[in-house]
Amino acid sequence: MPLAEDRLPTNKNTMEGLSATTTTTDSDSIKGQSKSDCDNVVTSETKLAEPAAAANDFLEKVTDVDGLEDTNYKSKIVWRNVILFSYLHMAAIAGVFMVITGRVMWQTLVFAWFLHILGGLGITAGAHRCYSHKSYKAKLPLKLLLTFMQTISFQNSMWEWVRDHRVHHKYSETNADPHNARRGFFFAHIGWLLVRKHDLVKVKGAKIDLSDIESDPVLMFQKKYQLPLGILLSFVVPAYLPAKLWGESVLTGLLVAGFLRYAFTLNTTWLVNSAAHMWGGKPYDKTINPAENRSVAFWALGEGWHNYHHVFPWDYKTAELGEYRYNLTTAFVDFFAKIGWAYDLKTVPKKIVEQRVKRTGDGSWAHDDHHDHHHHAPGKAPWGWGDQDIPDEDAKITHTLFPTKDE
Ligand code: ST9
Ligand code: ZN
Ligand code: ZN
Repeated sequence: MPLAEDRLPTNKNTMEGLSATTTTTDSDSIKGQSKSDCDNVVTSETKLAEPAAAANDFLEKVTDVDGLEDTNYKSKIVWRNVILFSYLHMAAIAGVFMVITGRVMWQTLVFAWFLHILGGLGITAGAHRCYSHKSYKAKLPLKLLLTFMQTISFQNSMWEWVRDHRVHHKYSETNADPHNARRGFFFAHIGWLLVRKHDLVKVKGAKIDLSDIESDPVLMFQKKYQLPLGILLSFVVPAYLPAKLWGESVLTGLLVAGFLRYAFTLNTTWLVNSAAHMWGGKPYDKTINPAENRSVAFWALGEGWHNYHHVFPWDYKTAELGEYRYNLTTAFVDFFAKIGWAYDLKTVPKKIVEQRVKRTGDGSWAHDDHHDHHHHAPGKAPWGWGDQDIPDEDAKITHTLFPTKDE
């Protein structure tokens, strides 16, 4: 197992860069910050629009004031989303009613479950472990498969998912975290999709390096067409395919394999942001909220081991142990590594994990009373492999399984 050497320098963006673009509108200047070239160096070559004094004031306010922990924040409700998500959940309940009253063909149920697993793995193995955290690399066929699967899940484009998720790790439990769990279960679960984002999510998110995503033509294609493709794969196909192949009614297909399956995948995903940020042991770092939650791990295909994951986000197992029963995603990645489609799987050796457990764990892993209170300050937490904020000693000793350099 060779030691990892290919950590790319990232996160070179600074607050200076942010204020250098204040001659455009606030959202334009924010967007300009996420552009970086192939060497991961921020270009700052933002196309400047008309100077706007209001935009200057806006940026000065949000960059000068810390505000990360400020709790006096009033959300602005996005009623369109409230209506759409209410409708979705009502349709899902109608789907449950049809299932329990025996109105659904067994083939449709199997198909709905299959779509859930397919879309779910598109999130866990694709959006999460491969693209957000760069914890392993995928060859082109696997990239295509993962992107296809993530499109089925209809959880925004891969690009948007990755941006929100990287900023979630870097500024976890602050106002710059899109689903800041300090704002309660409901906000972390679904509420964050029903209101405008906090300004700090946008300001800090603009500093996150996305050059790897933006230089990937598959992902840029998906970003462009994710809405029509998502509607097609998540609703049109689930409505019509069961009707065509085994004579199910189109409405039943839509309600069960479409809406119910979609709501189910969404809610199991959201549990990681809500439940796994609130309940469970903290054997690796007791100073952070993300916790080890076995039930969430089961339902979220291996993504409930969230205390470990926030401490070592570049580990492709998102857990210390990859027991497949509670980590279907690890089985999926291991399978593709065996056939050569996945490679450079990063994993943290036991020795490092043990050291961390001793330093900051809550004692639920192994008893030791030499804890200190060291943890990553907001903005200093690494989002995954390739981030400068991974401590050097951890990066050096990280193992790479199935290493290949010839993508
Ligand atoms: C969904 C995603 O559900 C779920 C992700 C969950 C993550 C879970 C992670 C846990 C770990 C993995 C576990 C997986 C388990 C899976 C298990 C499966 C079995 N940085 O967006 P707008 C800018 S999706 C920088 O409108 P608003 C943006 O670029 C569900 N900038 O924000 C734009 O600038 P410009 C389906 C950012 O107005 C401007 O801000 N999708 C950032 O505040 C405005 O952007 C939906 O329902 C950032 N992070 O509105 C769609 N963010 O104007 C929901 C934004 O220059 N989204 N910007 O282009 C929306 O409707 C809106 O985004 C909103 C916020 C209302 C939520
Ligand atoms: Zn993560
Ligand atoms: Zn988290």
